[in-house]
Amino acid sequence: MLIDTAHITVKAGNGGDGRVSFRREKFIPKGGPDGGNGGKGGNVYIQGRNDIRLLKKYRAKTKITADDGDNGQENKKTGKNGRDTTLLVPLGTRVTIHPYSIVLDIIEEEKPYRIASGGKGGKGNWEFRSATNQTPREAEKGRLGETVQITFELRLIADVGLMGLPNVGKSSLLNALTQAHARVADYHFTTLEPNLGTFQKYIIADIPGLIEGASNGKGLGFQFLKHIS
Ligand SMILES: Nc1nc2c(ncn2[C@@H]2O[C@H](COP(=O)(O)OP(=O)(O)OP(=O)(O)O)[C@@H](O)[C@H]2O)c(=O)[nH]1
Ligand SMILES: [Mg+2]
Repeated sequence: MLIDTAHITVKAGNGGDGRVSFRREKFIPKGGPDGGNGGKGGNVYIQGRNDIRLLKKYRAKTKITADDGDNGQENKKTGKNGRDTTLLVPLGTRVTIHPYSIVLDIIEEEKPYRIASGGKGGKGNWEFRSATNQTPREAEKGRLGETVQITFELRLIADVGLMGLPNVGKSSLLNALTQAHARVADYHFTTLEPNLGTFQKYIIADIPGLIEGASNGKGLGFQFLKHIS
């Protein structure tokens, strides 16, 4: 069994600030309030895809952020909402969301799960007008987007494991057979984390080079062995 994990911090977008402004037109010297509301921050979703290579890109990234909403504008115009971000993960990925300890198993492609909500936009001064205050100079700040820590964990049974001494061409072989695009270089321990690919319907795992004494921590030792159970 191969275990592939990634840890990232995910932050949804902040809401845009409400605007304070007043109508200014040639023949209307004292226009009323017209500051628009801030746009909503983008949400972050997780969605499954039938592609086991997808977890790889989250190892290098430690933080992913959705777009903030734009600030409100004059003329009662609401700021643009921040764009949502969708994280694609391989089917079979277990997602743990901290600090809530929510565990999701992503088993189908269709449904995106929202894991962090964007902040609400702040109200512009137009919204604060009232009979007793026709020139409100206040507006609301946008709310912060939610931040969560997530762990992705994919456990899969590979059909083939490429095991061997370092620098013998394991990753090259994987690349020749699959679309994995694993890093290849002429030195030992180029591969530090497993690379996965599919050849026809078989899952092939290319794993870091193994040297004698790995079980005692030699070479990549436990770092290598943690991926196997
Ligand atoms: N001559 C020759 N060189 C090869 C062959 N296959 C791979 N190489 C070269 O061998 C070097 C190591 O290849 P990798 O595929 O990175 O080897 P690896 O076993 O994945 O290495 P680690 O990840 O470091 O354990 C690279 O410079 C490759 O270009 C081959 O069939 N013949
Ligand atoms: Mg390699």
